[in-house]
Amino acid sequence: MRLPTVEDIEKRIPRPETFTSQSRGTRLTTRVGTALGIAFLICFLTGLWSHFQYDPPSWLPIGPDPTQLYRITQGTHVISGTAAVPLLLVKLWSVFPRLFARPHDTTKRGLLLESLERASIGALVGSSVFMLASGLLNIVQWYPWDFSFRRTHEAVAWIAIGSLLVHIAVKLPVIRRAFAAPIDEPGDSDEAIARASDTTASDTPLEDQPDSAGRRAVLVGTFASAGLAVLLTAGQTVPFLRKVSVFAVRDGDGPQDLPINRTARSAGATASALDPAFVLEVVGADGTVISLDREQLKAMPQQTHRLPIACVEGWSRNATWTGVPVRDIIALTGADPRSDVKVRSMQTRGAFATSELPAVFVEDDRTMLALELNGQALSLDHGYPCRIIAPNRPGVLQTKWVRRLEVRA
Ligand SMILES: Nc1nc2c(c(=O)[nH]1)N[C@H]1C(S)=C(S)[C@@H](COP(=O)(O)O)O[C@H]1N2
Ligand SMILES: [Mo]
Repeated sequence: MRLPTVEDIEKRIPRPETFTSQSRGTRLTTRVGTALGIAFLICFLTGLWSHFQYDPPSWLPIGPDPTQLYRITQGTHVISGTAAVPLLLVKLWSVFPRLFARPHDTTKRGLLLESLERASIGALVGSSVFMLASGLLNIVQWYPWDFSFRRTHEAVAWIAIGSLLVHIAVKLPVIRRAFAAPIDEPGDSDEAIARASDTTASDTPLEDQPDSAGRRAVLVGTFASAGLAVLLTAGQTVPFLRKVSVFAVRDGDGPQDLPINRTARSAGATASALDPAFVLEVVGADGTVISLDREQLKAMPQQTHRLPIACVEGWSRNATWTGVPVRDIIALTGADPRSDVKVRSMQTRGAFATSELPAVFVEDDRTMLALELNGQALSLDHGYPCRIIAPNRPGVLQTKWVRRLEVRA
């Protein structure tokens, strides 16, 4: 028996022509790819915005208005990411035979260029898959990794958007040609399209090539799947879709008509939150400490506002909150309403036990220490005895089970 030679093995590796589906081709790839590119761009911009809302840079003062802004940008982020999943799968399916293309130009320079192009596509595919997979896991609140979701999701986003721009620039001529031809006309390889524009070519006429009616069906099916994915999940942030979105991770239900992100139990806050001896500590800029129990907080002038919880994970919901403006509470220590305030909770386990309230939020009287939700005392899991609610803030900063407010000197 003779050992297989390199040539034998090479013969066994498929070639692009081995995959004969006529639905594949640049016209399908280009149309799906354009939709995917738009979805990625929306994801990128709204994602960048989310990082700004977490940590406003000094040149971009993000304040309490418009109150629903983060709800809209983050809802859009998760909706466009969801739509991108079927688009990416079909896009990869439509081009994967090219993985098996042998280099055209086997000179050193040709091989180098080819390797560079493949490496850039590798970066694009790898980063795209990572972005959608990590985003999806985040939506279902599963963090099966050790790295910081936020930093990594952002860093890889730059790789994705950078390699996407390079990819579009490289493919622009192909994209132009593919859009010029109707989706369901026969013939679609790059060569076929080139031939169609070259009237002297004497190859097989386009009409004689295998039927390609399936291509439109694939395109329609792809867009329909993307639309369906959106419909089935968008109700977690779009109120009138709530009943339609059976796949929504947070269906909008929960005690007091509001979903719960982390329970008191999982935060290790139950005992302190239910302690009848609870007092809120307020530390002034000069170190003055004031203690207020829940009755004293209730005796202060109350405000009621309709404001959303807008979670980074893509669910959001408006609710009616009643409580005391934070600026009135810190005023008891003599602090200026234009102060930054550090919020500490009773949480003993996990992230988000504390948050920072910048002065632009503190001075707004809708920024409150809420005591009631939808007309009832806060339930334990919504932050009893008191929690922060401020307009236009990411949900993670709406700290529950507050025990201490510290005015920044
Ligand atoms: N102390 C504390 N507060 C917290 C959290 C937390 O983990 N710990 N989760 C936040 C997140 S991520 C969200 S979206 C909101 C959700 O509020 P809800 O559970 O009352 O709906 O609470 C925020 N407040
Ligand atoms: Mo959240």
